[in-house]
Amino acid sequence: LLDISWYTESMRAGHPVEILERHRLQVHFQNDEAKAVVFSVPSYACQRRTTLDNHNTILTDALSLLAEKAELSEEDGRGVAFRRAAAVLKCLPQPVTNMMQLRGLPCLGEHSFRVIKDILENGTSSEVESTQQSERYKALKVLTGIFGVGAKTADRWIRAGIHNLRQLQTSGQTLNQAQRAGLQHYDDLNLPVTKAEADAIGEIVEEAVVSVLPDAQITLIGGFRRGKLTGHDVDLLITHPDEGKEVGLMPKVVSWLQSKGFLLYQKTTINSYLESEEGPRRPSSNMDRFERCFSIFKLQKKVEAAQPETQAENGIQHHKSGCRLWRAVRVDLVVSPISQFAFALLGWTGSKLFERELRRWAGHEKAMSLGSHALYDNRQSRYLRATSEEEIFAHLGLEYIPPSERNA
Ligand code: DCT
Ligand code: MG
Repeated sequence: LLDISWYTESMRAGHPVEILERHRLQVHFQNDEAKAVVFSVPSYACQRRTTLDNHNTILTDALSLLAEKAELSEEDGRGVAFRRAAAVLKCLPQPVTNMMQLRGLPCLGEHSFRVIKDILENGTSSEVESTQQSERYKALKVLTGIFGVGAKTADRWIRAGIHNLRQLQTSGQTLNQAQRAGLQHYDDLNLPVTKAEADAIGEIVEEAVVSVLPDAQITLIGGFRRGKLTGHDVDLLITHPDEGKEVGLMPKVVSWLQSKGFLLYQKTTINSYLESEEGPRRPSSNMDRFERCFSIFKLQKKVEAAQPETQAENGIQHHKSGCRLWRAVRVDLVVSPISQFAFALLGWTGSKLFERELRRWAGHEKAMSLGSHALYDNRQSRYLRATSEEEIFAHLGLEYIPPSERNA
């Protein structure tokens, strides 16, 4: 800010420098404000294009952490509010530098404003810092990092004095089968899954599916379909062009995978959604009504040709170097009848917030109920058919947003 010629000129004119400097700072500030873009975006995330190119990661990471803290404390309303605020910042075309730029934006509540202001002024948010240091938050993160453990269970354990894995293992708490598998493969399952690993798993599942039902189709969904390079799991959607052919497919696929030693854990649920039996009712928005398999895969790591041969110890393959030759990966398989495929594809591509906002838009703005099985028009009292995601967006009166722009 120091501009010597300006100072000397002021001195010559006889103005007290201090006052002039204050004035100069003010002018600077006003100019900055005038230059700064005031952002404006539509209020539903499903009306916006959100790519992975986030210009405000410092702000969105902070808000996402507070959302996570709220979700782990079962304060879902507060969690959604922080998720919405973060999503608004994710779609801005450039970094926020000034609070005034935010004045026209939707979904930014008083609390989010406070966090953003703190970061813009001090470089960090004191609330985020104290959360990260809090023993309760750290314990919730470690315990819910176990596959099969949710916020409720983690809270119960913390109240019993359990804060880490060692304490859990010696506590005598009974774990269900999923949690035992989760604990056993804890490190692997908390390691990001790469796109290459997702593709490798996709190929294995494709081999399984095609060997039990030749014309079945398989699609990579979830974050990887939105273009993410890593994820916490691999989500795959399976269907068959002839309605009904997909019935009973999952147990056969699971048996095939099991017989080849690909599954470390699996739990299959059957499809309980039948439109004929549901009648004109709000379709379920939850995900557990498809024929679905929650699993943990044993994925062979890619071995360089030049590396030494392997040896087996306790049934686990190791390099001679002692390095394990496989890793555990969470895989979700979903089977959908072709008539529901477009809804399943849209519902399982995410992001979670984008899905939530689609359903909110459908309900509040269009008097429709959207689920991952169907779309129901409450005014016309009928289901609206769709064979593509584009048709569903059109039914909802929304501009089509491709998967790579659903990263809200
Ligand atoms: N989904 C949803 N609501 C939920 C859970 C899931 O709408 N409560 C949908 C959206 C994403 C998809 O299912 C897969 O879920 P995740 O694997 O949890 O999400 P992801 O975006 O694939 O995240 P990650 O990349 O970490 O796997
Ligand atoms: Mg996923």
